[in-house]
Amino acid sequence: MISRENHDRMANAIRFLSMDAVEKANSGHPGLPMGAADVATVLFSRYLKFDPKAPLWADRDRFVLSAGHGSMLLYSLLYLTGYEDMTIEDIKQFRQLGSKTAGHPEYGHASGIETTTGPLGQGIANAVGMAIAERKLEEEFGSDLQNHHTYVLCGDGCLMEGISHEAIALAGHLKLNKLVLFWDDNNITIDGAVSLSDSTDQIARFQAVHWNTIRVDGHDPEQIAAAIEVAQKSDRPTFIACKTVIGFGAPNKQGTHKVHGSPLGAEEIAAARKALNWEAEAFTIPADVLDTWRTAGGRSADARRAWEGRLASTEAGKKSEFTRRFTGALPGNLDAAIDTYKKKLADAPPAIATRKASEDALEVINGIVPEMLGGSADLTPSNNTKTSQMTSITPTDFSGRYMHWGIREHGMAAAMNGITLHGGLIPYSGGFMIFSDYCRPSIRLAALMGIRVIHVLTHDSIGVGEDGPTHEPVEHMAALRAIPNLLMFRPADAVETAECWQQALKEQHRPSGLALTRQNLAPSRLTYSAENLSAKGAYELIATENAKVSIFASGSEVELAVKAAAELNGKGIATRVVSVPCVELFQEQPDDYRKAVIGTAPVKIAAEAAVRQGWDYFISNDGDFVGMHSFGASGPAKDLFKHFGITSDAIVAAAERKLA
Ligand SMILES: Cc1ncc(C[n+]2csc(CCOP(=O)(O)OP(=O)(O)O)c2C)c(N)n1
Repeated sequence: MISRENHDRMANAIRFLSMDAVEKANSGHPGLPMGAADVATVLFSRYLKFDPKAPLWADRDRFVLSAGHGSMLLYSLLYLTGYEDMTIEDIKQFRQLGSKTAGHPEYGHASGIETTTGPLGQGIANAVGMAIAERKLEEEFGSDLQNHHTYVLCGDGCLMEGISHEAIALAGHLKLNKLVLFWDDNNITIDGAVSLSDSTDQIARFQAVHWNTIRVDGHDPEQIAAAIEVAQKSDRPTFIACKTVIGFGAPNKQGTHKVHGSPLGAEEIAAARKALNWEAEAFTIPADVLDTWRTAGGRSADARRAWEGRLASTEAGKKSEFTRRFTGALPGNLDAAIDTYKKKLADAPPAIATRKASEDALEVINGIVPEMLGGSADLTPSNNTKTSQMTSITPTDFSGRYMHWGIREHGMAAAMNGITLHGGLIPYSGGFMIFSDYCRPSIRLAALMGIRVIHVLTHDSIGVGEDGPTHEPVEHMAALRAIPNLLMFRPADAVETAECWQQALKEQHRPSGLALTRQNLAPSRLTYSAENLSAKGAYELIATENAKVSIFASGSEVELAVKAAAELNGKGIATRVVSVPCVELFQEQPDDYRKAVIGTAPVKIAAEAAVRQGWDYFISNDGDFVGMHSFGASGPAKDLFKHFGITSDAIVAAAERKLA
């Protein structure tokens, strides 16, 4: 039992580390760590199941600091509880180049940072994904191996962001009862009082989406503890509104927006020292306080050892499967199955849409990779994401592998990040490519964190047809290609689609998107190749000696390139075709391969039913581009391709014009 006096000193340790680090860096956010210190102290010293000596323990409770600007709260907790890779030196290096203690918590910088937060609201949705993963794995492996809570701390900003609503509505619907959200209810944002821009009754809001709600004084440890105990027994997710004072302890600035995001200044810190009766120097934690914290950090070591014992005595097959899942390694027989499937495709190349080809590839993959967790943002019949192995997850039955995310692209993408971060599952989504804009912030974070999530983005061009320009991606390939560490695949037929899926799965440390057509395509890969050619990003599909013309194309335009090349070759104009399923992977190939694929033909043409941006890499600025220069239009797809001049005739004409 921690006495009130000890609790206060433990919380003050967080407050002073945060004040001191922000002061030294001369930038950062002291207000949240100081205000939320009591909530965090109760959680970390009495309830959170974690072990700093085994940060990756698969059954640890997850803690997400959704209000990432309060990063010093997390860094303080990691140091105080005894994570070996968070030292006082690291705290002193807050916000310095190359330090672990970046401005906002960054996944991978130090253990105990479960996700990258900063873009407000994302953390709440990540946590929903973690809670989904926990529930799913508990269903699959039993509560001996998976049975933990997911705790999140958010501020007013997180709750104002729209993504929070997508996430909490889904969590309430799914009855994710091991999810607990603390709200640092301090009435303050950057501009001033919350009342400047919001008057939501948050309790009523959470009740409306079927959460258990509790209100506490966020500076009263016993009220906080009692609320957590109620939450732990709840049959629904729990929202704990913690009334706090931002910057608690800074006598002249607390409770105002002045403490949100600026150093307090030496004078105010001195005043806080007096007010909180804290005599230790900057970055110094009194030995007794550090001891109490370290003891708290060791609290779950026995539970962790007991869990390891249960894992050790688990039946061998189940144990190795559980362990494999958490390393992220794929089942060993996947490559052979894809190879067999590619042979079958070469025997009878199908003329199908790549969204259908994706379903066919997934049918093979999902039969072999049990950790695949599919889903769609209410477009299942259009995205072709639900294969025969997939039954729907429901609030009362998590034995399925398919998530109906509802019309919530942003929440879906952020929750998928949480699922991957949790470990044990590989999430893939379904959505219309046009609405990748709605999940872009979360896709960007997946790329920044370097995690494997896979987005199935169907209806990838004016090939959408009648639904018109609101539904036709034009700039999206370029915009997604602009995100570092994201692989964007745009396969041309069933073989490439299978290869792209195979490669996306192999990429354990980056996310992928697959841009897929609505419309049927003629197959372009007619002969079997054991090698995954798509994994090279681009390759010569039709070779010709002494080519005068090189045509580069992706996805649905490869068919046009092949037709144009046949016509040009028929006219005696030597033409080759390069298929480009993934620009990013091509750019990673060795120089000589890239040179050979780009080739030396004097005329270079690129074809993609999208904007030109990025294609100059292949065709230079004097090459010709057959693609989109405006938004699309509504009409039958065939008419649209003609109307916008994306045809094999247009490619032929461009080549002849260049050669004339
Ligand atoms: C999506 C997003 N928009 C804007 C910001 C910039 N920002 C950081 S903190 C903040 C105010 C947040 O207020 P609150 O959550 O109440 O935090 P507190 O003032 O209590 O620290 C804003 C607008 C951000 N980090 N993310």
